[in-house]
Amino acid sequence: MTNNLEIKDLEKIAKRVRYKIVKMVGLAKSGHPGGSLSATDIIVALYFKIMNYSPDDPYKKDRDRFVLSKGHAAPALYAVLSELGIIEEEELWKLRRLEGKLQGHPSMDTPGVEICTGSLGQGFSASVGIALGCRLDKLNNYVYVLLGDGECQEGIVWEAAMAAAHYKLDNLIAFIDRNKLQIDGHTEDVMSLGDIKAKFEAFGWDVFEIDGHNFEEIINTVEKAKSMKNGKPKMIIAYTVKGKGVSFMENNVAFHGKAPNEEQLKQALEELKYE
Ligand SMILES: Cc1ncc(C[n+]2csc(CCOP(=O)(O)OP(=O)(O)O)c2C)c(N)n1
Repeated sequence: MTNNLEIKDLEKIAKRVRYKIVKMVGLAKSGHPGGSLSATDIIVALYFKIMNYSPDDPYKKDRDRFVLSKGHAAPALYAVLSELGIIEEEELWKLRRLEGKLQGHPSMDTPGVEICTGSLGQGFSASVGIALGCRLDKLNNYVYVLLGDGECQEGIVWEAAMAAAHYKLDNLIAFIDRNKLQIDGHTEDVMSLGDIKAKFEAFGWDVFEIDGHNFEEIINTVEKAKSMKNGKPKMIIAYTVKGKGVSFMENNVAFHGKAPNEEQLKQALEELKYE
């Protein structure tokens, strides 16, 4: 989106997005707050500063695409799409309900969602296909995809990584939300990722490491990645905090896939209050 938003504006949007995530998961009494809150700043930076994407014409052929491969973080995507006016805010409060439209994981019948995700690894693989398709159509655009670090334990991720390098997809820019936690513990205890940077480099990717809560770093690193037209796909390892923004959810694996209870919801919304 071409605009004059400054970092402080992006921070304000991110705060509203976090408020909406916690409120929608709290009202639904189910969902994934931890990984939605860690991914928030990356998704906000993409839609509000980085991507060539017009909310007035969200299916324009040459738009940049965003794929939420870690589909369980759907609340973050929905909250951003509501900030853009693509999803009505009222829909957020009906998340995961029969009378609502928003599924627990992103579905293509939701406006703005590029591809169904939720089965870990699938979105990354689909984004390779989308990037190839865009290139065949001679579109001058980029495909952005966000993976979880636990997600990188899926075999399909490495097939996709190999294919992206093989097809020289330098129009593909991926992020790993490196919050170091997964559904049931620390990634290094469950299934060590080891030197994930070296692994992607060995697969033929250019790899960057950033603070995933620092807008300036997110934006500048994507700019740098875009300037490297060398036939290599780009991976940005973004170090983040699971549950970022809510004191009792930060680095707390219990809030991977659990909603806050009534009292916790009240406290969380108080912490995320915005003017
Ligand atoms: C193929 C597949 N296996 C298992 C799951 C269940 N599951 C949902 S989220 C998750 C953990 C993902 O961890 P990570 O990618 O680190 O996500 P984050 O911590 O960023 O939320 C698992 C195992 C799934 N969605 N898909």
